[in-house]
Amino acid sequence: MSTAELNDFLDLTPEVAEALAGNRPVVALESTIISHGMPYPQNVETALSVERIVREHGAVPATVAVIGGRLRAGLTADEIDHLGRKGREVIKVSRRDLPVVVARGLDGATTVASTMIVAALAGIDVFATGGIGGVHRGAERTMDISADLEELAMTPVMVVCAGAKSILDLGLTLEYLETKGVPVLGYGTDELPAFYTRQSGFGVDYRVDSPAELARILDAQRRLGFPGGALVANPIPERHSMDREVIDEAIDQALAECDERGIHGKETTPFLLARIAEITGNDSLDSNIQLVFNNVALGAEIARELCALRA
Ligand code: PSU
Ligand code: MN
Repeated sequence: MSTAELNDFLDLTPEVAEALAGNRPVVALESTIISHGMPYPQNVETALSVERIVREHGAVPATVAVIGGRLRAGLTADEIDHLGRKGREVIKVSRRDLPVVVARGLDGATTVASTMIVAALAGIDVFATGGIGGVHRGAERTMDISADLEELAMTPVMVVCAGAKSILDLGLTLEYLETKGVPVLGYGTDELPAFYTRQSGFGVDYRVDSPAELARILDAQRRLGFPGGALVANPIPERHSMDREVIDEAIDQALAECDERGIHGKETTPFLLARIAEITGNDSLDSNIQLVFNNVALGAEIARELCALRA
């Protein structure tokens, strides 16, 4: 019911629509990472490279955003450039923002949560990005828990990420996902990666060593009739990983400034991301870009395996 109505607001590019209709692999990509996650022009360069890498791995990229109030799966290079140039002027759109942005005919950059919504509406099973939102440190006081976690609980999309940044409470994030019935799958690892580093000290639910098995898990979840998604945690390649102490120090400093300045709500994550990038300079940005490349390549492989399974 609500799906059909929301679909009235959805536009797929012909390439994405044809791939989906022909059981060919498609990978959804988010746009908050473009407008709020990285500085210009690296954000645009990264988004375009990401699309190329998805293609090189045999899948069609579907970058998701809201453009002029339309939910879009698949953007033009000009639209990606626009979202990157405008940066934080573009509204960061999570689930609760979607109806307003659609009704007002505005542009919006979609978070993990809203990208999952659009992917599911479009019939895209796999979505790859950098990091997800989660339970923030101090959430017992602020109640700051990302809507991304609720979306993983209810929307049937497999999300490939590099774990979560330790701006979050990783232990509480895992507890929350367990409660919500979201499988956390470590790709080639028993440990939840911490975005910039391969290890966090927290275990994942299952280690999975092949894209084919990830596709079988996704397929089983669908055929069981479960409503939610799954999280694949793909560690940053060793050669691009950062020194734990350097990054932890930057994160602590950014968190302290966030607290001092009384930043809250949807501004918290973009503020922390921007400050960490400023404090650590190009090192963290390079790592961030490389881990996204690594994740979208895996996403394309999972999408291909899923299509093979369904052929
Ligand atoms: N974490 C990152 N990079 C990001 C984000 C989170 O390392 O770009 C973005 C994603 O779009 C994610 C959103 O869905 O921030 C979460 O925001 P919030 O914590 O306000 O839910
Ligand atoms: Mn929040």
